[in-house]
Amino acid sequence: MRTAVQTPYPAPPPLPWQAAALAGLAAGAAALGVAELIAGLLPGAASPLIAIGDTVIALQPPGAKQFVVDIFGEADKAILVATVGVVALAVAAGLGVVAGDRPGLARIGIATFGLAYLGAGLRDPLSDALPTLIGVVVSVSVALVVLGWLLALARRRRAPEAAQMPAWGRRRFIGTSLAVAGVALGSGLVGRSLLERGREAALPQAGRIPDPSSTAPPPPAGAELEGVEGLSPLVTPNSEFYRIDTALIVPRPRLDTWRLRVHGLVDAPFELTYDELLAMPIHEQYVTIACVSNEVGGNLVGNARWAGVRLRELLDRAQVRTEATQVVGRAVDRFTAGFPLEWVLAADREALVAVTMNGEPLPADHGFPARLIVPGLYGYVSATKWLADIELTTWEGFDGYWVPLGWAKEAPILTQSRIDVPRPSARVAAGRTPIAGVAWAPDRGINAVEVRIDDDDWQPATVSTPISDATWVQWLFTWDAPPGAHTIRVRATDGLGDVQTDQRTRPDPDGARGHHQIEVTVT
Ligand SMILES: Nc1nc2c(c(=O)[nH]1)N[C@H]1C(S)=C(S)[C@@H](COP(=O)(O)O)O[C@H]1N2
Ligand SMILES: [Mo]
Repeated sequence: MRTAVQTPYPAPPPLPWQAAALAGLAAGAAALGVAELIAGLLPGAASPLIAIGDTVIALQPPGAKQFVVDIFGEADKAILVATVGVVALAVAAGLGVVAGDRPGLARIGIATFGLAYLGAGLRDPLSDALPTLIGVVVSVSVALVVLGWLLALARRRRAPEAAQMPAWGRRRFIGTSLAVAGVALGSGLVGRSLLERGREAALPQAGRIPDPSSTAPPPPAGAELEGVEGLSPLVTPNSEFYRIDTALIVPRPRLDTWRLRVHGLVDAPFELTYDELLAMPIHEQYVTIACVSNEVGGNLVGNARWAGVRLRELLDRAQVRTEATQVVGRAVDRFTAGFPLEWVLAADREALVAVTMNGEPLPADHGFPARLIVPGLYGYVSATKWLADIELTTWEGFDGYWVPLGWAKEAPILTQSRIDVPRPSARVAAGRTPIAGVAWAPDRGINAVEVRIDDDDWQPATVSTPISDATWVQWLFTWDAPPGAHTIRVRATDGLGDVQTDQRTRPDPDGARGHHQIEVTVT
């Protein structure tokens, strides 16, 4: 209601929307920056960007398979977090415009923001309520104060007494807003790096490596094909191992409070500290793990030497009841994966609660302090990282994280083979040329690999000596390459004698099928 002019001065003209939007943007940036800084400084305070990003992931509708595949990778996580930030700032700019003539509504908007941050922070299992509440209160206050202050500054330059120096007032307002946004960005970045480092510092004994009481024997002679440039190494270095998980920030459980709990349909539930876990007999073995979302020819697969406690031993100790048919691994970040109990009771299969990877303590990205490694099953139904809890239940009694989202409940790794050299679309010189790659069918093993050039017959490749049925093999075919454009295909036969199908399927719901095929030009 703007009625008559009661003051001796005319009412200040309404703020241009650009000025109000800039004020809103700067205030939003200040609030976000302060919140990220608090998240870095105050242990247990949730980061708004991470907490809201996690909530977005958690709110995926059932069947949102493709979105789910797409947010897996690390770059995609950064994009998700950045998108949350950009959307938040855009809304903040909008609230600035609203605040120009309806300050009450803008305040409600800011409070809603605060509540969303609080709600997201409270459902983050890695954050604590009180520090998160402090972060919310401080950042909402910062938003209100900075917005009010910048709007007042913008108005002052429009007031009649400032009319003589509009350029000065305008520059001062824009400069102040940009300075606020810049300081906010800086403190946000500081907060983020503190958050990452703070969580790292929470690992007091991160350097400990247990003595494997049964160390994996070295790979047999002939396990690694020598001298083929570009071929995947037999053992994937930790730094090159694929990483797939739903965590926007790597969970870094504190070892002094971390426990592994084994419970559910058991007669003797128990909990172990990290030291107690490491004091149990440690078994070491090579196992190839793979992601169900790996496309044909993709690299979401790797082979590592894992050491840890046999799952069988933990289950024996817990005295599993006969009704139990499913093992569920639950992570500190609430991720869950379930697999048939029967699968891990098989005598020739050793599932581990792994604590090392290639002789090093599990890297944070790969599940420190402990993770499950189950030969033969895709990671999403078995390989719980940052493991907190093993629950025995029935097959019908529980669905792991990805199952309601449309992925298969039972997911053995499909037989696959990949061409590493030559690279797709490569130009190669005519004459003897290596064609090489890897093939896997954990834990049925690989019997044979064959290569097909154009429409010729399938020809056998040389296959490396397998470390075990649970690991991949390398293969090599020496091709006398004639000039021209050629198609190269590969297929494997698993240990049961089943030939890898050429019928292509998408990764969802239970893994990609089909032959890897590349085109090359021989000159
Ligand atoms: N806690 C947790 N564990 C997890 C996941 C996850 O999102 N959270 N992803 C699983 C999936 S889908 C795969 S393929 C493997 C990947 O293990 P890596 O990142 O060590 O390669 O981890 C599994 N364990
Ligand atoms: Mo996966």
